[in-house]
Amino acid sequence: MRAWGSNAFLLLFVFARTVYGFGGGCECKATGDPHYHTCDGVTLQYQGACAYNLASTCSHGSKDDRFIGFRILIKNKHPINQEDVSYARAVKVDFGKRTIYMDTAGNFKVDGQVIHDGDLPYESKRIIVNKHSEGGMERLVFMTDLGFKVTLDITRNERGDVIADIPPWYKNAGLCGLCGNWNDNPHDDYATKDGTIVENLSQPIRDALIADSLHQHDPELDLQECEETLANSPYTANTCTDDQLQQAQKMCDLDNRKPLKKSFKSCRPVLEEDGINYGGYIGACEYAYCSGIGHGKSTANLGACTVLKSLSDQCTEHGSKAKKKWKKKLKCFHLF
Ligand SMILES: [Ca+2]
Repeated sequence: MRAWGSNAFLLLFVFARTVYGFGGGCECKATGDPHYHTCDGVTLQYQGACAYNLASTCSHGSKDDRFIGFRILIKNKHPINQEDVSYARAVKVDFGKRTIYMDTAGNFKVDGQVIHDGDLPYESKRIIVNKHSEGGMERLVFMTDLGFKVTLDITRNERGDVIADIPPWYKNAGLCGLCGNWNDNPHDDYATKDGTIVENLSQPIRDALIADSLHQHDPELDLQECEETLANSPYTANTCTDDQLQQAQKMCDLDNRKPLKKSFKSCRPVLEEDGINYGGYIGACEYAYCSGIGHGKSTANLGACTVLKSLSDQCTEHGSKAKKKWKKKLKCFHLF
């Protein structure tokens, strides 16, 4: 359906830009392999190959019709034989009641309906999708008349770059996702989904914990394999002394420490059957502990606890429930 002609849309776009002023918006990016650039200027690096919440309103609904609830999901995949990197392959945007899907093969869907190249630019009820090819660049673009825009750059074939332009009135309005909360404070962008600040952990485990918590199962994007890296990365840097390493090993001993062994007893076989590297969480937990120890024992504990919380979330996602006893026994108080 074409509700408007292109010119009418562009005129409205220019009108809205004039009235509301789109200056001061956020340009959030997922580029490269991938690096995430938040609205408050933080860069996160994570190579998981699942669907993630790039940016969304934390809650939906508002009396202000400019403040439309949205969610941008990004689907990453590893290139063939390159498990250590991943690239954006598809983007799905829920904007109000509309759903827009685009991928690096150049496909568009709006509200589930395939949009053929011959129908571009496609305009309908205040949204437009289009392809732009110029100067050797090829981009798929979704935009609304109020300045919200999501671009998937497919110039490098299966190595997509995503840019989300978010209008200024979403600032301080409660944003969630890898783009951060956009409140001019870069420090709280280093937060997991439940709000745990992991800024003081070292980069690989810090960014893995943040992104891992923002994994978003989506039937359209996650149909194929979903490969997490939190439990699969080779965490080699070790900032623990021998004594501290012993503390880390005790804290993270999923195989033998009673509160852990008991709490995850029923979940473990479920995860292993689903191909999750359960044992990998031990290494990730020890690494997280050691990467925080330079800031004191409470930061070290926070790192280990957050990895175990991620494991517990995996249990829930795979249809099993870990018992909660371990949180109290291991003094993971920040998780309550
Ligand atoms: Ca922030």
